[in-house]
Amino acid sequence: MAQALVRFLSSQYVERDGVEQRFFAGIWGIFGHGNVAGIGEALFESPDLLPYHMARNEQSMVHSAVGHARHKDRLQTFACTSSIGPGATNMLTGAALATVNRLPVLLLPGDVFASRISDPVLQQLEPPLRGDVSVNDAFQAVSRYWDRISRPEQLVPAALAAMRVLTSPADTGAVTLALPQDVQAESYDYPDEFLDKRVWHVERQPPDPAAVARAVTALRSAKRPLIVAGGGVIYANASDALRRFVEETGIPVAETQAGKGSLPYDHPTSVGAIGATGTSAANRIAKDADLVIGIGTRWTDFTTASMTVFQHPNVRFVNVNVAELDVFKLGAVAVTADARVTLDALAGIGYRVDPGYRETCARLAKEWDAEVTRLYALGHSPLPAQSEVIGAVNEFSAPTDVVVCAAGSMPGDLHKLWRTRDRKQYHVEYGYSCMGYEIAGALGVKLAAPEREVYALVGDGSYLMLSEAIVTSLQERAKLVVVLVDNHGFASIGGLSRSLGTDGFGTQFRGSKPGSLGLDSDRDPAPYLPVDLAANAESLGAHVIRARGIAAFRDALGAAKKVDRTVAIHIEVDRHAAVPSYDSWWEVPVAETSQAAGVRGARERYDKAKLKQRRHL
Ligand SMILES: Cc1ncc(C[n+]2csc(CCOP(=O)(O)OP(=O)(O)O)c2C)c(N)n1
Ligand SMILES: [Mg+2]
Repeated sequence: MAQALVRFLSSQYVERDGVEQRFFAGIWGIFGHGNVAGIGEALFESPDLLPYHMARNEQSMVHSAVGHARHKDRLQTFACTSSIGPGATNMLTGAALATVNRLPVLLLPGDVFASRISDPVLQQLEPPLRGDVSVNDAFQAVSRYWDRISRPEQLVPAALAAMRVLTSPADTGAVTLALPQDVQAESYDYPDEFLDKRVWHVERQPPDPAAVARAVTALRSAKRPLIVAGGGVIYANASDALRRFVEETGIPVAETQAGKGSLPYDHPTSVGAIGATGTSAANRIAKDADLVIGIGTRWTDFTTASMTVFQHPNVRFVNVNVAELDVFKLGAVAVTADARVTLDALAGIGYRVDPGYRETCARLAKEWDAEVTRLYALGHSPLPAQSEVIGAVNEFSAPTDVVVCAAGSMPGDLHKLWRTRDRKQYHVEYGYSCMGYEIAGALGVKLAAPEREVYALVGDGSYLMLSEAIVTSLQERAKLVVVLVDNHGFASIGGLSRSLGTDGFGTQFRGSKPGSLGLDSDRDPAPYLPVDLAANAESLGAHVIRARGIAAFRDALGAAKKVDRTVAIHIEVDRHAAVPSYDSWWEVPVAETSQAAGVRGARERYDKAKLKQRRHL
């Protein structure tokens, strides 16, 4: 069965816009019992069918597959094979990340014996009251399609269903086929047609003309329209169509995390990031917008600033989205369709915003750009601010280079400050915001685009969670530039905690004495722990540069460019020199009763902020 599966996967192709390519670039894996003799044997026997890539952590390998898929606009990904038990459940976080972000990945966890004769096999979970459950059932909650192949012939419908979901722009995400280890090794006479080359055509769903007419009617009565560009604009490769539409109409464009790069940052209609991590320009325009056109966005709380960013009393929404799950959100006029085709269908409608509105948007964008320039060159001392590190990477990198990040204080800062010049330059995973994605995800990007320099911006907390992909990057000869931004702890959560009256409790890597509270304040005088993350990266095989200060950091970027294997640049920053938020809020509930005066104050601010929340029904 495993031999047929490998052959099937190697024969799957996708086509969009006349371009055909293999859907699986290869297969990531870590062997153990549950895949070493089944899929492992099939890959060993036919190594050319599906290139095998050895990982060191199953969560990481899923991140790499997903990073690759995102860079390829979801038209190519990897399969991931694991052993049973912990090897399998290590993939759960990656599966959730893929599904939340709507990115395709095929997971093939090994499973316990279908025959059950030697139960319980090593690593088998035995629920006392059910016989048909294994740890792989946990994938059901985080997969878009899930199946278990208990008989070899079941592979035929399951593999076809898996491909249908993986290649569907509306339904894609993690797909899990759990593979009992005995069934993998069984023989079966599969029909030839099952193993033949198969092309999955990724269609561009056109909009219903009546839906377009409803959207145009809504737009015609709008005085202050705003477009919110989400990941769907990038995946549909709709940037040119968007640019044409806004050049014709003058409608300003704000971007979500996944949609950042939809337009170059200096396009005359671009107002930058929106929402909780938005720019002053986008958030002020959003506040008074009377019509908001969401294109390819799933409207997370970060995008809506927890439902406070749109304050016009009669604000209405139009959503353009391939996914029905998203298209009806916020009571919108729904256009269920591909972003590019819809934007083309909207061309030539003769709508233009007032010159006054256009000028206001341009002025706000200019003011914002001056703020970015200020934050790029703060000259903070003795330690630099993180915004200066971001500025240095932005100014040094080429437009086609890629910046990868996922969690901590950097995604928000990048959303606000990164000047994106290419639609595939900005790769911040903020659907799941998973610490540890950065280096592994960057590896996937590098395999998708070897010609691009890939910068993984990683906080010390994220680095400590998952950094072994440095070793895998050496094996893959995939050079990464890892920028390790060290602020001795979970600075983002520390800042959040301080703003909520809990003093940064449990967020600092301090404590020479047991029981240190890890407070992010002067009340905790314990020194930082004696940890040398640069030495750690060096021991994993990276070329390491220790940069002290921004000038040295800029030099390090230049030096890193000349090295042909993974480089880690270690830079310490001031954790308190944070980028502020601009006209925005993010809902984090505060205790209604507390003995701490700081918490009671935070609760008052919380109650006040909540008054601004809207329902948009
Ligand atoms: C796997 C995971 N666990 C916990 C969190 C919650 N969380 C978000 S940011 C953060 C701290 C990140 O620390 P670091 O990488 O050093 O970045 P910094 O906040 O210092 O910028 C935590 C714990 C998360 N996003 N992902
Ligand atoms: Mg940190």
